[in-house]
Amino acid sequence: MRIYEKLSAHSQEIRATHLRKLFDEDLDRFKKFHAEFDGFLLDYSKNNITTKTMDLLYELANESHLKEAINNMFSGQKINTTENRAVLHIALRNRDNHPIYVDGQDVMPEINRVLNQMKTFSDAVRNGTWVGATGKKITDVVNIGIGGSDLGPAMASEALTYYRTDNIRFHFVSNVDGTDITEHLKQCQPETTLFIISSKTFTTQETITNALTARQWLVQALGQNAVEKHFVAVSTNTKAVAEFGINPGNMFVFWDFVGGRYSMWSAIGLSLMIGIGYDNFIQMLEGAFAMDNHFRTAPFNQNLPVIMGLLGIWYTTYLGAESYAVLPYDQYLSKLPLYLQQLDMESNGKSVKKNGKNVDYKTGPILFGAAGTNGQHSFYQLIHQGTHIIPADFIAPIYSLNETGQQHDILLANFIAQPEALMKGKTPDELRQEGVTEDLIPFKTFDGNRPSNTLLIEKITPWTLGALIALYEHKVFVQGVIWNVNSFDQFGVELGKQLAKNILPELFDKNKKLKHDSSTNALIEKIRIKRHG
Ligand code: G6Q
Repeated sequence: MRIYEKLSAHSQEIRATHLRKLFDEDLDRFKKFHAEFDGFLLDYSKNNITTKTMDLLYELANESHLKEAINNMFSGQKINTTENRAVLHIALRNRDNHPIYVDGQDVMPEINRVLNQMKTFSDAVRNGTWVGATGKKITDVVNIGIGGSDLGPAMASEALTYYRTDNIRFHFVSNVDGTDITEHLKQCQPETTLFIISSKTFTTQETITNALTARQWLVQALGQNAVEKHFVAVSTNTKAVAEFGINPGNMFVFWDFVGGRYSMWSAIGLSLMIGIGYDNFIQMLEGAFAMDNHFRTAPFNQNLPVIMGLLGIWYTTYLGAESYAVLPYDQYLSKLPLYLQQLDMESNGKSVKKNGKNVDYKTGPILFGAAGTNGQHSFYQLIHQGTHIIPADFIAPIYSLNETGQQHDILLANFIAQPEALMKGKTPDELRQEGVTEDLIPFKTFDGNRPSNTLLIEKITPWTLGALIALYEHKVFVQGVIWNVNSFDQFGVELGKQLAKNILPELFDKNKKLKHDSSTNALIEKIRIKRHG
């Protein structure tokens, strides 16, 4: 029997087995199903698995040549086959600086050069030696970028607020909705504001439009010559940066082997480095590097990204789960679900295999989440009693950075109680013992048997954040390898960039003949009459 058939057959046995029973029958279940890495504890015992399940999943990983795929990524092979690119976000945090070659060239000297350039610049902004056109220190840094050029620094900047300088405020403008930039500019003064225009291609409509608005705002107040002191760019496109009017000396480059959603470790993290300082930024890279080494070398049955990746495959492909929740019990991680939504859904939201044929199985799940306990007061209802299986990752630090009153113990009590309740449920008998009347028993019954991972970390630090994000990056990688999809292209996103460009001129020109379907035509017509007569 092939491994897929073995897993399918086994999934029938597991569907018929309640997690509560598995715990009752095996008092050592936690011992068998947990893994540790440098202060991280992954408890995966509350999943619908047995030892046989995990053995079969490891067999699946081996048959999918996972080990070889990991080595290919780390050694700079062009594993992004549709774009013929290497995938080397891992080189950005290659802290022992061993050479990594792409087309026969070691990428490390260039990576280190930009890192030093970032250090010099961020130090100068932080200590006030970099001043605006009128000689004043920078008080506001505005990152203008979208998608991968926004979500990483925005998430990490929020996550590491505790480590950020108090002297500078940080803003992230992404949406092309004018409200976004307008509301941020209201909080800034031209003389003391620094704009970081972050765009890998430097052609993204949203970013360039917002950057033009920012430039106009600045030039109106301080004149054209001020641009040099108030605008820097992060991009792979030197020509377009120069055309925009940003001094190439104020440009921080990265490379096509860094995918947008994997770019927070590169100069895309410049705003973050200004916030937390060079040393903390390096700590974040160190944490990611430690996770990279763990991923590359730990046996699969102790390897956190491999275990989490395989469990996701198990639910999506074999147990019919459509979605997946990430539930961080730490306010600083409130943007993590948003960040992971892009990482996971843009990477594995694919239905074509690497050989160009359609898949005949389910791939990447729908990811959502919110910081605990807020989610408990909204969508958890559906996780507990709805008709979907929603595997969830519960994440929390043992120590809070803000140990005020009883809050953190209460937070942790919730963090522990939820997975337990999801696993166990509540039976009609238990309800009767509590005195619940018969008419309410169906409504108050919880089936339980709902799976979750619990990920416990010591504390939110730059190091642990780096390791945590790298863990999820590699989890997504494992799944891409097994589903046999290219996790590193994003033609769906690029389609979006094209479509709007075609419609834009039609919104202005009432004589332009519309050739869309009747719905699209009617909408364009309505809007153009209202807005442009
Ligand atoms: C990321 C995606 C996408 C990208 C944005 C911004 O992996 O490709 O989110 O980051 O579309 O692109 P630019 O950085 O080129 O502006």
